[in-house]
Amino acid sequence: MKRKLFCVLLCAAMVSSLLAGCGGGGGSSSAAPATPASSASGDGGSAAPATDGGSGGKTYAIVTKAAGNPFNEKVAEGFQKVIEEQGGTCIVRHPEAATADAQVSVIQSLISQGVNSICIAANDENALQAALEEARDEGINICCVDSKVNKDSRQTFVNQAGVNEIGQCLMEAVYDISGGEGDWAILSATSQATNQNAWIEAMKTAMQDEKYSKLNLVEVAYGDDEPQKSTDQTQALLSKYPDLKVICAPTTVGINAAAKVLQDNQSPVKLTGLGLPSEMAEYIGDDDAHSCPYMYLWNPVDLGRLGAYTSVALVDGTITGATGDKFSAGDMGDYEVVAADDGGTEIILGAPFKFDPANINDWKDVY
Ligand code: RAM
Repeated sequence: MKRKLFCVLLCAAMVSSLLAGCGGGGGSSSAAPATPASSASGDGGSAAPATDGGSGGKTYAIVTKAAGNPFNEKVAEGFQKVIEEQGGTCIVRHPEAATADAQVSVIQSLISQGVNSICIAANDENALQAALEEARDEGINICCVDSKVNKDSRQTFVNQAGVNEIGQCLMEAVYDISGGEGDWAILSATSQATNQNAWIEAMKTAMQDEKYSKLNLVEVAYGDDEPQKSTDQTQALLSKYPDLKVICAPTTVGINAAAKVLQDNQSPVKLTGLGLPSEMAEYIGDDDAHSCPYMYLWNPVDLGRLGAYTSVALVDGTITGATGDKFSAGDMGDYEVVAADDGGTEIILGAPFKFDPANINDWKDVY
């Protein structure tokens, strides 16, 4: 630890002398400016070494799944806002690709910067373990947001909503929109995404109920949270399954791409899933002209904010991530760490929210 403290102080001195004369401190009281949410990506973000002091002197990193995804940007925006309100320094990293390898390099660079905490939306449940254990050995606090790593690689997980709750909502939507029978498909994100895989498993479990016995899940396709690949995968589903009735895309990137394909082609295939109101407003409607009757999501900015309050509580020692730990998330209220299905712990933001033709206009400018 002494060696680490020496390195951190040395780095801080080097960075502040390098930055002297660059002008503008980004509003941060730290020698190193906070990395703006919009400019950081991959390993290219600026160094912001941890310094001693109250929670205000600490450095908090958020690592999203990948760059170029508006959902991830909203989560990072909420995270950064809270960290800066608390007087901390925020580092935002959007890896170049939604892969574990890209996140491992980001984690390694954050370890060498000596951050106090990393809040990560994992691209893989197990493949980040070695890098995150190395971070823990250096005293860095680890929580997940949106998509978790296994229980041994994290202290806790800020989950948007209960996994079974999301699976049940989506399954019910497929049932309702299809009229209770026929072929349907899932268009997911990457095949390794922990959150989408958990929701898909929850849908499959829900599907075992006799009520859903006339529904036939023909394929789970992966658009990798890339707009073009998601578009191609939607087109492939349409040509492979002529009797397809519904596509469920539990990813904001996938649902947006699929909505466009279906609506532009005036396809009779209907869509539901998890989408950003700002991206989906033009596709939501009850009539033949719209591809998506309704969908679900939660507030991604609040998800990021809760990730930040959790990170601060871990760093200042209010919580360790154990079941029963309680902390205040400012104007969001009080939260409690609860047991998660995998034997680790989680903090649940709230319930999924339904966006339909009656309320979509109220939300499309919000997120
Ligand atoms: C995409 C990402 C993210 C997921 C949302 C619903 O933006 O895959 O992880 O939570 O969709």
